[in-house]
Amino acid sequence: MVKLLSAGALIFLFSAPVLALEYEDHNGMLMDHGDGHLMDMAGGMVMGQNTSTLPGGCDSIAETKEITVHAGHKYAEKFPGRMFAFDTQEFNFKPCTKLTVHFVNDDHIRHQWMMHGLPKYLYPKGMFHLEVSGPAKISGTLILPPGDKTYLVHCDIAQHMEKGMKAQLKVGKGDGDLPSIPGVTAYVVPDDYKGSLATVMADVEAAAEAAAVPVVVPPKTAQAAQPPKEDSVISGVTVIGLAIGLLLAPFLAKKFKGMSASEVVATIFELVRAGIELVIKLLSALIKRVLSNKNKILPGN
Ligand SMILES: [Cu+2]
Repeated sequence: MVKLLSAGALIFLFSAPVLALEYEDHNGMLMDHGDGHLMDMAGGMVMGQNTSTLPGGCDSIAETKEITVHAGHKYAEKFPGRMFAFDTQEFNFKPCTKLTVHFVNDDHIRHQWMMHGLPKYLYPKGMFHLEVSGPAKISGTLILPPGDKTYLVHCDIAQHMEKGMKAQLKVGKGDGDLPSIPGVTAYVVPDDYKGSLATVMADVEAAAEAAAVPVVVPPKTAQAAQPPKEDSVISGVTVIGLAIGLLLAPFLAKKFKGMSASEVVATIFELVRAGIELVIKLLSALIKRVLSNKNKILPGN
């Protein structure tokens, strides 16, 4: 088995350089759905496409620009603690630029290049948005508004922005910087690398020891310390049993009214079965809880 696995690994290693990443090009497959919304059956999407309508305040197109932006895990490697990134974190264009973005997704998952804050009379929901499952390419065009403004560009797939896929696009001089742009501005929530794995584990062990104080009793004294055997006829368990019986009696009497003996026995079995099921359910829920809590132990400091 090990031999088989290592042979497989070798074949994979040697074939890796031959298997260059193949990008699916979505630009020939897109269908125009109107209002600048283009989609294809393979999951490519362009929203807010605008190739000809000048935004209010633009007398003409100032410049025509084309950029290629890559998105992927590998671009986050230079940013400690980040998981995804674009290959460029900051863009700058003149107001009223006609901008074509060629978006290349290098990962085998879905990414977006989504720009926010655009005028809503021209861009639905104020967005220009390219999206594709990679590895793939997709392109779209928009005309940037006039004025100095900083626009947020990000991937809106859950947690991708928080994990680093965030950039800013300044039109003109922009109007400030956005926070948590990898390599550009400070993180709103800075990463904390103070604790090494060794110190974290030591803290966890100390906490676990404090929580479970073991009571070690030598075997001889243990026997001596044991309470004398319950020899009273009415033990505590008997009292509890009687109490439950008394409480249940009226309920059972009602239930069994008008039943034959066999029906009564069947009903009792049914009740016992339901009781056992309930206990098993409660126990499994408890076990699940305990197991899931185990993974949530965090360093105390
Ligand atoms: Cu993404």
